[in-house]
Amino acid sequence: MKKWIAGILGLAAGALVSILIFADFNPKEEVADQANVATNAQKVYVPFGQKDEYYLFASGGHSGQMFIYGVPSMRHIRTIPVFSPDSATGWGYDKHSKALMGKYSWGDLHHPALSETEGDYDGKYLFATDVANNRAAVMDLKTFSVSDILEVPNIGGPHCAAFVTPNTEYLFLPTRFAVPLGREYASLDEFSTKYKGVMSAVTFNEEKKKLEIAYQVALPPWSYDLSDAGKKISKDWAVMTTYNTEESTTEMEINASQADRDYIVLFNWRELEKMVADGQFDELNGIKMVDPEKHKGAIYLVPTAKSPHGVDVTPDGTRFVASGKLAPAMTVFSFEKAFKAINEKKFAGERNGIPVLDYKSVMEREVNPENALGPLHSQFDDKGFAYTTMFISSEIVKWNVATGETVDRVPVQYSPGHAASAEGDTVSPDGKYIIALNKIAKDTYLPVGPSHPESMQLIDLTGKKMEIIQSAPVDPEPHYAQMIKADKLSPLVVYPKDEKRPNSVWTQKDARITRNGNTVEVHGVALRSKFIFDSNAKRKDVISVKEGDKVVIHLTNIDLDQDITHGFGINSYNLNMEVQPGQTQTIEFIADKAGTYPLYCTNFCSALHQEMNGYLLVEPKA
Ligand code: RUQ
Ligand code: CUA
Repeated sequence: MKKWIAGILGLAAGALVSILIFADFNPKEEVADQANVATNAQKVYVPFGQKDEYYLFASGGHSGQMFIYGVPSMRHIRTIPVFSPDSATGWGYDKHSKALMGKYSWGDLHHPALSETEGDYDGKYLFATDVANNRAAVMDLKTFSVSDILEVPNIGGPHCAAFVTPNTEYLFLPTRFAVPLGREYASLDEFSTKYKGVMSAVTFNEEKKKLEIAYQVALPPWSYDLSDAGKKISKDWAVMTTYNTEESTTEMEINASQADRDYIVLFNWRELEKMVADGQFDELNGIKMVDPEKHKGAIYLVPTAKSPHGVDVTPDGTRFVASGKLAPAMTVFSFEKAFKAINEKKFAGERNGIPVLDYKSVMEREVNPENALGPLHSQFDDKGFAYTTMFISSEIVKWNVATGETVDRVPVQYSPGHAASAEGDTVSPDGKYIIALNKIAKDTYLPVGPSHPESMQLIDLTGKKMEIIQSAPVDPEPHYAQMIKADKLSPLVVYPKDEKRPNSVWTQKDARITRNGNTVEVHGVALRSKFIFDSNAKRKDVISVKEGDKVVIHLTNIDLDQDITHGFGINSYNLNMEVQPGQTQTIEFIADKAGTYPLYCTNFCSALHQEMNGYLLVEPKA
């Protein structure tokens, strides 16, 4: 009897659900939707033979890599290995990259920064920092490869980086973790006196293709989170957010969120430069260290809503927008007001010897879109609008920078961190697109187990309403990305033939193997479809050494033909490198295992690629 009743109730409920579904079904809407899907598909479809309009450079977070996507297709084009090894390109195996990687085998790549001229991307270089191991890297966009990696002493996790000044004069690296000056041991009871949040000013020597440390600044022991360089009227200045001004040393989740206000640090890097030129610094581990308590006039604090995260300078350089991750509001500050307060020395007090400006005298407005929660980062378009990611309410809010009025909002799936609009952090944003970099994808793509990929959603900004038109999964974890017009880049087609390049060999007959004591040096060539290591030997594609020898192999790819890349892998020796057209690469190792080791080209290069192999013979010690 009970089953009966349950059955009838079940049927009734089923019917009700069907009625509701049918009542909800509107054939007209369905057709409209399909039309919309078709238009959106067209907007992102890049036919074969045509190229995407933009490159997107997305940070790879703790993968240590940089991901490159095409926009609007959202096709993944390439990965540049930066702070972690990559066997596809031999990064971390060949001599150059192994030396750059040093003792580290992973990195946490946060914010990419394209080089700028007059505040606009110039398409020449791309910088990034490693929060895990205190490094900065520069990639050359001629070859999409890393030119230099610099390990910066005295610091603890450059998360707040990298941002470049308008003519790439400096790359600033403020840090997330306070550490004792000089990174000596110091008890956490001495946090407030001995620890510092050290910021580094790094320059790029374009001629030598080297990163260099200009000076450092010993800021108070707070966590520096995000930063941005000024533009136009504020071009000599930069801003960064800071939290844990409570200086707590444990249970940060609670303790670093006590004070109602934290700060934006506002600094004039031209002044810092002058101070350093005037000798106003101490020396620490061979680096010029400026102490803002002793040397005043370059650094100021602006109170802002507690635990701020992002801070972004508007394209015209007149304002900076701070986002409070625990507040429902963005705060718009005026550079002009700040300059006035600084010139008139109207300060509300001091913190750790640094003047604090009065909140009201610098603040222009608090922007508080209804029910929006967790603002993190803002990007801009060409029409005076800002686009702010809302981590908690999972949306992007479009608002008018001049009036604070909310204009539009679009839900994203889910929890966006940064967003990247087309050239959206330069002096001349393009509008057109913004990409939400979502931390959580939940079910958006084919399932791959309990952990899902991160997700990037492309949003069209050209219509009346923002509209999501494409999405793409991405490996962990895009902290930030920059989108640059593709025609600003002109990558190399082949490495130019350069007879003077050290260790290069350009003809088969010059290939040779020489011995000097226990060192065997190979000057070889790779071409379709063979290796030639020694043109005079009976077997030209064999390297014979003795157990314990040091082996140095230089290999030049003499196929000066685009996309004819050769690889060089030695079976069971854990060695591998890539040699692109016209490139010379070097690999060094100790032949400490006697035996017979096939070597082969790893990169499919011709119909006879399978024939492109030889042997490494390691004769055992007597
Ligand atoms: S952070 S999600 Cu590494 Cu840029 Cu704000
Ligand atoms: Cu060369 Cu495959």
